[in-house]
Amino acid sequence: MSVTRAIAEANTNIALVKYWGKRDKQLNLPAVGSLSLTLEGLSTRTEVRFDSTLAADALTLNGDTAMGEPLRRISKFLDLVRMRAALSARAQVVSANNFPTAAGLASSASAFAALALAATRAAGLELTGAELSVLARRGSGSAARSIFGGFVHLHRGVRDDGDDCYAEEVGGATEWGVRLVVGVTSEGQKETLSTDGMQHTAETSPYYAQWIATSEPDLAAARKAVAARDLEALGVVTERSCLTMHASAMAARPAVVYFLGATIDGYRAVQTMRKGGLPAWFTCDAGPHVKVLTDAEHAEEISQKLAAVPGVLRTRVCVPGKGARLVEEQS
Ligand code: 2P0
Repeated sequence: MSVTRAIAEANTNIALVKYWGKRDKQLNLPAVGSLSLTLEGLSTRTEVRFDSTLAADALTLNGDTAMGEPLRRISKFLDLVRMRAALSARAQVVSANNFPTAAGLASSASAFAALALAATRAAGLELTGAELSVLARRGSGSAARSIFGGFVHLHRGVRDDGDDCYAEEVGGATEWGVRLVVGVTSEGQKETLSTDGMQHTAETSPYYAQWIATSEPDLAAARKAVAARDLEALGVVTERSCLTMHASAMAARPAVVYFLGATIDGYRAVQTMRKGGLPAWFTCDAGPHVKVLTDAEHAEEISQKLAAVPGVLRTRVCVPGKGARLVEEQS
């Protein structure tokens, strides 16, 4: 009998320049590059234990045994690791988020980043950051970004095999003191999963081609803003990338609409804050929650103002976070 195990942790991230649409479904290659901010303290901790006596992979998710689609997705991901390590043992995976799923932040990003690191180490592999990012991307596009901390650029890449589609840290988030304020607007699960929403947009939206066309120039503008530590320039591109992505989804047939009334009210509140001189820029993902890019100095004030918007249930100020890290390993 042989058992090897490892525990890893990864933070979630929020895209400032969004990823929406795939150029290859099989390899999970994004149609566009993206730029994100990794958030501290919103993390997934995952233990992977390869055990040659197990008959099948098993998954415990937030304390409960998981079957069906979540287990199938994890198992498929573990197959990639097994193939790479020439390993046949099945695995016990125990994974938990330290934030509630209803916190308004994605968990697949931190989940697959933590799984990529824990599973490869438990399998005896030592991958570089870029290699881990390529692997994590197979689980979830946004997970490729959570391998790294601070501002992260996930390159679209051009190769058919996807080996040039990895993320890299572009730096400066901590020194600069950017913040992200999250306003939760709903306790429920989102209606359309990102994977389905982006595929439907790609297949049916007459605005999808325009979304693709605007994305690389937006990325270049965001990279320039990050390098110059120009929050206003980054805020402007953050807001327009989000709204262009949602416009393409709303034009899908039938429409994919993630906004609630409170999302729009939050957007209006951000506009009003800006008119009042506050550095605040709106973004929103495949769900109804309002997210506001700002700086350390103004985050609390913005959080209070956002919390006062009808329909915003609670707010949280997030600081830039570190990349995925190994917590423990044993062979
Ligand atoms: C993003 N989102 O860039 C965009 C903006 C949601 C809206 O990445 O299909 O869950 O697993 O690769 O990573 C959500 O996409 O999608 C996402 P898959 P994923 O953050």
